[in-house]
Amino acid sequence: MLGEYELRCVNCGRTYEADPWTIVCPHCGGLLEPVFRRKPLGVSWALFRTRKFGVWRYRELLPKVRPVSMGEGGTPLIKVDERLWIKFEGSNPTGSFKDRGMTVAVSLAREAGVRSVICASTGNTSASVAAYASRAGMRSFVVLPRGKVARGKLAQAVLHGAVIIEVDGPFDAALDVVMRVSGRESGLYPLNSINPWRLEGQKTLAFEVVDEIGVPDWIVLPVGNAGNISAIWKGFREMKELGLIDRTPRLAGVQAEGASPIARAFKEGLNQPIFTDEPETVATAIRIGRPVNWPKAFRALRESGGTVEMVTDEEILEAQRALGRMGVGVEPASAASYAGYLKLLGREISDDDRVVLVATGHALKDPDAFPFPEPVRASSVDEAVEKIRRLAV
Ligand code: AN7
Repeated sequence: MLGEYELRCVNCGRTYEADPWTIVCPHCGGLLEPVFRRKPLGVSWALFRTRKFGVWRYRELLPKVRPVSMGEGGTPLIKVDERLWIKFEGSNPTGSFKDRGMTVAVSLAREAGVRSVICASTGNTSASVAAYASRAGMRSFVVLPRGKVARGKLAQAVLHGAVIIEVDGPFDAALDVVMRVSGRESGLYPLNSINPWRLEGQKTLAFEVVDEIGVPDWIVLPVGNAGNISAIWKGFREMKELGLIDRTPRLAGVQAEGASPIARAFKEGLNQPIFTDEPETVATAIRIGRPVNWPKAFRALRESGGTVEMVTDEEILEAQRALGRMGVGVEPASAASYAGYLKLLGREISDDDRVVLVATGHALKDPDAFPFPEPVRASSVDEAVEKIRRLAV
């Protein structure tokens, strides 16, 4: 099923036959990366454009499987001005970019005969896992940090029938649970971003951006477990290797100040993160202290000439409001993209750079993130009409 690929360890360099159940390097425990055994032939923008916009448009560059699909990807690239765009991942079937990866990993799992899947999650992964598992006729188990998952995301996990396990502690503790309990023995297939096939799907965001506007100068995105930044860089790297583009953008990761293991390390010039066991931020999606994909992310930053910025919760909420006033509704973690962009503009990012901000998740995911002002109240139709007339002058 995966014959066109092999898995290469990013730590020790050993290669393995691609198997859905080989999640980390059997030799050193390092992260694995799917690489094509042979250069995929016949790929071109013209071929891609014969198909509808979305993840599977680029199927020559994905595992050859029968897709478990709900129309993921193909999200709007909203133009803000002549040089700024927002890739609105809130338009995915479950409202976040996770669906790009889930369609690929769940398709593989189905072909491998998997009956139950599991993930740890700050919320969006659990919503996506629950939905795609149900679609594929599988059971799902989601392990969540107790009290720290936004209401919309929890509602989705419930709606799609996941078994919900809450642990005391941050996301990182929930991921420890998954790493211990998943595997061939238990039959529980892990769907966190440590699963390389998830990232294989997520790389298509890079393809879509280029498909629409060519290669931008910067891609700015929030960083939590550091899967997405790794996936998007893989997408650009592959396009370059295949001659589909002749240059690559720089990547700017953004972390919340209270959960910034990579940003802090980057500022100090270290080549590994400064882990924290007590991450804290209003952007609960990226409330992660020990990002597992850090080796891939550091490579993406190094190879792309990128950077990592840190923003405060106040800056995140201000950016969320600003986007809201432009008609773009994103959850706090996604607003970190815009907050980080505003900080980098005039420094690393120059005025005439073309920039794409990745808005990773929909505003409806987390309706408790912002205060609701007192509404104008009226006890009758007449009073409502009267009050509106006065407000409208
Ligand atoms: C909206 O759902 O980790 O750096 O468990 O939901 O690839 O982890 C979510 C992450 C950014 C960070 N924006 O992406 C989870 C989870 C939103 C997110 C991120 C997440 P990664």
